[in-house]
Amino acid sequence: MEELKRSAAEKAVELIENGMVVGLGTGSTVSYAIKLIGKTRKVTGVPTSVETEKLAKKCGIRLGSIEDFDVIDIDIDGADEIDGSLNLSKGLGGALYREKVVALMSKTFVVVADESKLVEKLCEKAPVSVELLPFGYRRTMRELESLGCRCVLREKRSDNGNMLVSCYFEPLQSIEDLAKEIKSITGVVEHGLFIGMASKCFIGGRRGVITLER
Ligand code: A5P
Repeated sequence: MEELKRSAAEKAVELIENGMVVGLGTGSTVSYAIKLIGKTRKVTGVPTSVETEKLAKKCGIRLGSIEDFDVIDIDIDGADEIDGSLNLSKGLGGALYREKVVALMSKTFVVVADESKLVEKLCEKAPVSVELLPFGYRRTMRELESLGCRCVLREKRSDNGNMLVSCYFEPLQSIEDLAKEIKSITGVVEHGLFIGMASKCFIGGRRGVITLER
């Protein structure tokens, strides 16, 4: 499994040129890309979590603050689930808000994953991760449950100091509508559904790396 993650990450790093501003995602797959960027490229990284910031510093990558840039050249990140239209579920690592902001600012958003992350429909294997403001979070959880999921509070807070929940939905609904409904609930900061955002996915499989493109 680690080899599959590493092979996908290596493909993504091929797209990175010296001098670029690069979004650095969070998770075990993208960590292979971060280590390789540190060894082979001179770029400015914009980390999506405290964990990634620490790793990038250790790898010798120069870091910039997100407030320094209007646009990021390329963002590389992992995913919890990927469907055939390159829609993603993200956030099991709790970094979904910063990951989404960095992805939205990027000209190219590249996803790296192993083949176990491919699904026919989102919500098949992973819950939808949602970040909530602490004030009134129990009410927000009830609102989420009224959309038809089981909502479980996680122990760990986000790097922004907010609550994180896992929402277990059935994979049958329209994912675009679900994303809009979740976002419209007062108290929701952001959700981990990344719809129509990825430009390219490198999927590490036993027979090599598959590229999915929009
Ligand atoms: C972090 O919050 C997540 O969005 C990760 O990008 C996602 O969970 C993938 O992580 P792995 O590469 O460790 O599976």
